[in-house]
Amino acid sequence: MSEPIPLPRFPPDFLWGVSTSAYQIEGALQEDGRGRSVWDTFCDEPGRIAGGDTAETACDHYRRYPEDVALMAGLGIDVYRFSIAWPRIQPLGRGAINSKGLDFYSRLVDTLLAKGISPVPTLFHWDLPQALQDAGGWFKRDTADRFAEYARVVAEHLGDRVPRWITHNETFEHTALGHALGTHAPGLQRGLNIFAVVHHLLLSHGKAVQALRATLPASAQIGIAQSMSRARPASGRIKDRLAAYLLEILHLRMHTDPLLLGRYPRALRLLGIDTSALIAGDMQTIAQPLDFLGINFYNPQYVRGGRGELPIEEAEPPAHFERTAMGWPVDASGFDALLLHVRKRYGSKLPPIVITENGAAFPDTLDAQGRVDDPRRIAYLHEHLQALRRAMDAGVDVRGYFVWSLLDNFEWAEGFRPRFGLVHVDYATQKRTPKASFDWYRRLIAASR
Ligand code: IFM
Repeated sequence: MSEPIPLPRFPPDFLWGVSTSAYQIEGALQEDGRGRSVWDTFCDEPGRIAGGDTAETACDHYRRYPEDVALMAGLGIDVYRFSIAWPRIQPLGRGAINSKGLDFYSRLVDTLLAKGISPVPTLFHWDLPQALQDAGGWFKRDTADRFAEYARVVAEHLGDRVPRWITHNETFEHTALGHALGTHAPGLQRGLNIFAVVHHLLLSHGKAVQALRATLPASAQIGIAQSMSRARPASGRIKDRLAAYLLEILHLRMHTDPLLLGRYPRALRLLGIDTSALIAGDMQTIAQPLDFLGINFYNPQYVRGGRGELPIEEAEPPAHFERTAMGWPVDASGFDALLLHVRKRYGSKLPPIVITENGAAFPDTLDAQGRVDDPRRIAYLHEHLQALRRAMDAGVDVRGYFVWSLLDNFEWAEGFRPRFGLVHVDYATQKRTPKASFDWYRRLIAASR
């Protein structure tokens, strides 16, 4: 038998964690005064979610969080990234505060701290209060002010115990899937007419950073989690290369240049995008100094030239790549390439990086002994950590890594079919079974100390 490839080694102060989000695991949608979110509305619409699944119960984490925190403690993680459901805190997205919602997150934070795990809340992971959507949602500038108000409320209640904060999760996916293509809530299909959404999300980030800094102790670390991936053209043909370039503009540059460089890419104008939502002073608000940049990475994206308003189409990855249950190619070379690209593009403006999501879905099942052997996930994580190590050896400053995800969970429009967890969840019984990858990650963390 050949020797297993050694696990990559990381600095002793490197932060190890797992990520989740509220809507994907909590359930208890009607509990303790929670208001409705755009995802509740979306899930109610027939045909939106594969298999007609809903997140009504999901992983029942709202009730079972002590068990889930105990699992995290067994894993030996330093940090836990979760999201706070805005509709639990302000059921209508403005004004009245629901103390029972705050109490839940306060209990969660205390339970984590008691186990030596540092909480890293994300303030927005796509579950906008429906009342704000009814008032225009992220198309409206007012939503950015409402977000800053909500950030302040949460900081006032948890700020004494929470050292690291994340404003948004993946402004690109929320815009592209939720507002341009309509495959996620709120289900809008506005094509390229989404500048106002991007701009108000980024503006709300800047305003929330200001509100957090005004409320939290000076030691608080604040960042944002952006999805990133370099687009690869399906072929060397000009139209495919143009598609890859356009995606780079509309994804990485449009969503991260404003944060770090204080400007939108000039190419937006060439694409005829209406940027009139941008008013004087906004870029300064958006480009607040950050303590870290969160990067969510899964796979390189393959694109080819297309027809229509935006000549970009998703292309099949080369056949030799293994695919995950999401159909995504497994190709870790895209990870270090991305990190090197980000460092080159943002140079001295780049704060330390934290990998806020990385992981893979596979069709995991329990065997006759009740175990879940998931060698493909282990191989995926192993290869990506090796790529991360290569990038760090080349000088990219990365301070931590979170696996997506702790638990199998509600994968948005895909429902419960894709299983991303280190822990298998039987949705009928809510039984948690740590997979082989859980033990692999536990050993990796222990060996890094
Ligand atoms: O499940 C999602 C998460 O909500 C955001 N980032 C990507 C994950 C996998 O698709």
